[in-house]
Amino acid sequence: MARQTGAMPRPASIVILTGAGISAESGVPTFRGPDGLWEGHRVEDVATPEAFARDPHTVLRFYDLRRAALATVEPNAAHRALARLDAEFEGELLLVTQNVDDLHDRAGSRRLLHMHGELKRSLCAACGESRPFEGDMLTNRSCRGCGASALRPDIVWFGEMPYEMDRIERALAGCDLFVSIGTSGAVYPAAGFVRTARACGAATLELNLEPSAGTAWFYAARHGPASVLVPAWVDEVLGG
Ligand code: BV8
Repeated sequence: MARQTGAMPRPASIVILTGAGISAESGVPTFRGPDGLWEGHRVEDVATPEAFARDPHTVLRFYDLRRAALATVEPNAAHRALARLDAEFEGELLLVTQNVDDLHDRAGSRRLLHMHGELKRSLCAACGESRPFEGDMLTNRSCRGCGASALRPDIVWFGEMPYEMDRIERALAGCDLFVSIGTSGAVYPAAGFVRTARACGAATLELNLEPSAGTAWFYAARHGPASVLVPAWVDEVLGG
């Protein structure tokens, strides 16, 4: 497949998908590091409903530590560039993030959707309510809505349905540009979004440190750090 190399035509409707790679330069560990472990854990030991049922203490502590670590990191130039795009791009825009950190929110992105949930929200297994959450869930699992001691992290684990899939599918069907930033293309359904967009006639661009598992599905790909590639791409789109 011939790769597009030059600047792309000015889009009218953009869907952006981000993954852990966009937060890497802020100091947030990615999922698939060289040792394949994720902060010392196997993913299936901390990011599945079965793991939570089997060992809630380990899972709650894993998320408590990641939630606490948010206070030590800041949005980087890539998050800030996407927030500028959100503020200045007059077409349709949806930023779908797989990340559960709050760096896109803190950078100022508004047209934003956390498809895998958020570290700073809790979900009550009793009443089903999702609420903002701060602090440690290990020592505070009481739901402020129904009072039951039944809180879990509001995180989409493996085997659970990602949030707002209908809204995402509609946006993919209607966009003329799909951009994937900082994701390995290892997890579905997010990894399949490029194919959906492409089948609907959108141009597709990958901005990643290295070719992802799905790189062959992209018309264009630029490889390097997000803090360099994303501001340059946003300048292109806004500068026309
Ligand atoms: C579902 C929350 C059913 C947890 C996460 C076989 C085939 C297809 C699918 C499946 C299958 N077997 C099982 C499945 C389903 C499964 C899946 O895909 N498994 C994989 C492992 C095969 N998926 C699910 O279970 C999903 N749910 O399928 O439900 C369903 C679905 C639809 C309709 C009905 C029913 C739920 C998946 C969500 C799981 N939760 N996160 C938490 O965060 O604690 S997934 C987690 O990993 C992340 O959220 C993210 O989504 C995912 C992938 O991680 P990445 O973000 O890509 O990070 P990674 O480290 O992998 O890569 C980082 C990239 O950045 C690298 O490419 C690197 O080069 C690059 N990078 C690094 N530094 C930089 C950089 N790029 C730029 N600049 C840098 N500086």
